[in-house]
Amino acid sequence: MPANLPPEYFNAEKRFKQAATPAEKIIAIEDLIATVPKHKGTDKLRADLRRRLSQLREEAIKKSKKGGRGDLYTVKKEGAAQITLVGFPNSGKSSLLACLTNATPVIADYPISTLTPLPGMMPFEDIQIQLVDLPPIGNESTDGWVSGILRYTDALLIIVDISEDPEVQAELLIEQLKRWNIRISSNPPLVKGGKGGLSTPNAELSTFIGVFKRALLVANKKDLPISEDSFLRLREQHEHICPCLSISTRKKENLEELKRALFEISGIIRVYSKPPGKEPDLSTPFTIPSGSTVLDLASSIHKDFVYNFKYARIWGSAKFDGQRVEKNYILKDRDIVEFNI
Ligand SMILES: Nc1nc2c(ncn2[C@@H]2O[C@H](COP(=O)(O)OP(=O)(O)OP(=O)(O)O)[C@@H](O)[C@H]2O)c(=O)[nH]1
Ligand SMILES: [Mg+2]
Repeated sequence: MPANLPPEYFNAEKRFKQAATPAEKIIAIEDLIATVPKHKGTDKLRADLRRRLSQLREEAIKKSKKGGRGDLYTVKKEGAAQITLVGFPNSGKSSLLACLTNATPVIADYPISTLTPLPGMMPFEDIQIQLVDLPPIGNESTDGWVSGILRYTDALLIIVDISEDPEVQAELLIEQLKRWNIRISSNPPLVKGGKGGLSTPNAELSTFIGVFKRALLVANKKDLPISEDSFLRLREQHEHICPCLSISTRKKENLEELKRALFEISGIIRVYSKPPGKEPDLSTPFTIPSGSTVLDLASSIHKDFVYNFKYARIWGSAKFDGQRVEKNYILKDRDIVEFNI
């Protein structure tokens, strides 16, 4: 039987031949597999490609063991914050990454179609937030390094399929995160010099060694026929630890709300600097952890600012424009700060 391969196959094959790093090769071969139609005529081709994929993955694992942390199972942070997608197979993680970023993940109706991490940049107003798509939770061969990525990311986007017991999915995901010592908190402790802290928010948890992460719980596929109150029940159960939103990647519903909600859980704020007597520079914001003070901002710009700092004036969150504030003043998103030294 002829294979009858579609044009996308040949495009993906070209990308595979051009791929330089093991990670690129793996991603390209995943793309290639997704383009092959499933019928008798392609059985051999699909089996060959799968074999090649598993060889590449083994080689990559060996290489990463030899040289410490390899480039395959870590994701270099880029942009203002990194938010990682967490969910069971087929919940729509890759579809969401494709909707919100320039990345081109494999999207498929068979489970575990994503096998390696794939980042993409999501523009939000004047900043970029990095989203990372991962294989699903509960997949034995990837859970080890997946949990490693989740520990170091800035925040989590937990995604459930609203048409399939969303409450159970959310509970199981949160339970699994707990087993990895990752707890969801709407207000994780601020750790200077790094986000997503290791310290504990109260005495009751003082024996807990792990990390606290902000999260957003997203119920996807709201375009499917579902009972009216399923999202309300989900939200009622979880809104005390994280905001909840229902979306459809297929119908592109609630995606603008989702982008704002992602910014809000990213744990960062944007501030703009203004030289005394001049107009503020609104083109490039400084992005700093929420809860940062004027002094934190000064030290992230230049150490001389800290030594010579006299006072700052604030436009935005202050009671009135240009209000003079001390160094321990807590900044808010979109504040304009004028340093006086
Ligand atoms: N009806 C509907 N289907 C969706 C929606 N989003 C994704 N899908 C479908 O759900 C299936 C799985 O989508 P993926 O984006 O590959 O899911 P995933 O979570 O990345 O899956 P894994 O990588 O296997 O974990 C595909 O057939 C998608 O077309 C949606 O909003 N509505
Ligand atoms: Mg996927």
